[in-house]
Amino acid sequence: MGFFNKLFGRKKEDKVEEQEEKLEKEVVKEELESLEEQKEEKIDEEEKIDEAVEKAIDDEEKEESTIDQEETKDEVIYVEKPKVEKRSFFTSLKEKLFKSREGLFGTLKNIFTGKSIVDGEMYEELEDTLVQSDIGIEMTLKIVKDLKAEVKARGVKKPEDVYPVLKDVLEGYLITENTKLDIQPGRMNVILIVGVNGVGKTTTIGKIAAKLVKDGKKVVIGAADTFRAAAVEQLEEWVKRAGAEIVKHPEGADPGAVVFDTLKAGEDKNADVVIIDTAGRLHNKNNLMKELEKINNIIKKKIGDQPYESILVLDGTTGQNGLIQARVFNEVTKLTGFIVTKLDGTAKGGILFSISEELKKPIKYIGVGEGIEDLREFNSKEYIQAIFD
Ligand SMILES: Nc1nc2c(ncn2[C@@H]2O[C@H](COP(=O)(O)OP(=O)(O)O)[C@@H](O)[C@H]2O)c(=O)[nH]1
Ligand SMILES: [Mg+2]
Repeated sequence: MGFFNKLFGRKKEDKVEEQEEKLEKEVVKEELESLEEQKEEKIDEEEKIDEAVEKAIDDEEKEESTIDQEETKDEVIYVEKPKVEKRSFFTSLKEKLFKSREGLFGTLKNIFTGKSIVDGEMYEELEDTLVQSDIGIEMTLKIVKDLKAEVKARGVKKPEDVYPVLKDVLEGYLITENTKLDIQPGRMNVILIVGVNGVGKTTTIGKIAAKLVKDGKKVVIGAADTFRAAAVEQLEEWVKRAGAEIVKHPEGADPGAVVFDTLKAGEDKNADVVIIDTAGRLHNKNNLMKELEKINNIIKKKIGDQPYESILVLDGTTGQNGLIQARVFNEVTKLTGFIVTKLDGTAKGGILFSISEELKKPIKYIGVGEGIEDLREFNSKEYIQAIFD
């Protein structure tokens, strides 16, 4: 009896395997076809990216109005979910990121549930979802390719078991080295903060300063965004709240001069950390390059070979545009890492994976709200757990 059962079972297994092979062949054919299409789309996308680079840096006025819109959009969302938004200090990362969990990452889970086999259709659905969530075609193709390889390597057969593999694949893109700010005792540590207008530079500087002061550090902040008087006032407000000190010049002053004076003040006052706030409204790539080159030269002249942080702040709600900003800034200045803000107010968050995978630089902090304590050290494991579980 047992022998027949085994024989029968084996035959059945062989048949299933045969069917699976056939299915796989069909899937591969379909994929090749869809890859061809995607290649064409990618070329289109690259052209679009070029256009967007211009737009991202050029269009000041538009940028401003987008920020207004974003703020209103956020406000509306706050009204809908006041309970989670307003809980502050002890709110878990999971709660802070609930929109990411409910948005993109929640949708991902649905792709793998209620299906009986791992097939091309499932992967296609995943591709669609990723592209729609602003992950970009390039990154989407990479994720799906890496996922398929990993699924195969692990011998995963059930769709619901693919989800944890996807989690690992995504976690694999996040950089785990140097995720903390490089702040050493016995020297003046310098942190240069760059990024386009409205991403949250000034707010983030306030939050970082507060953390450092709380740790007993003396912090001096340079208001090198001299474009608007309001920008300096906003920074001043944060500096006061954080218990740090500010170096400022009048509106329209040379940002380089502010940087110079800030470093000098930092030295005179024996500061542990000097943070430089910069302007995001630079008219084009050339202008941006010149301005940052000048600032970098002033810093290097002051601290010599000592390394310093050069952090790009990105708005987590911007999707692909954030990746473009990362590319441009990385070209014009030597970045040491990223801070991604507004992850409380987005259903996306895919930008973290794209920038990490492409630029291979660590995310140092994430911004999860407008409050002084709403800045979290970035830990890839904790982040993945917060958005997936
Ligand atoms: N919800 C949310 N809003 C943020 C976060 N970080 C910054 N903001 C808001 O984004 C807007 C622009 O910030 P700001 O610091 O002025 O940007 P900057 O132009 O880059 O200096 C402000 O309204 C901030 O309160 C964050 O992590 N979450
Ligand atoms: Mg600012």
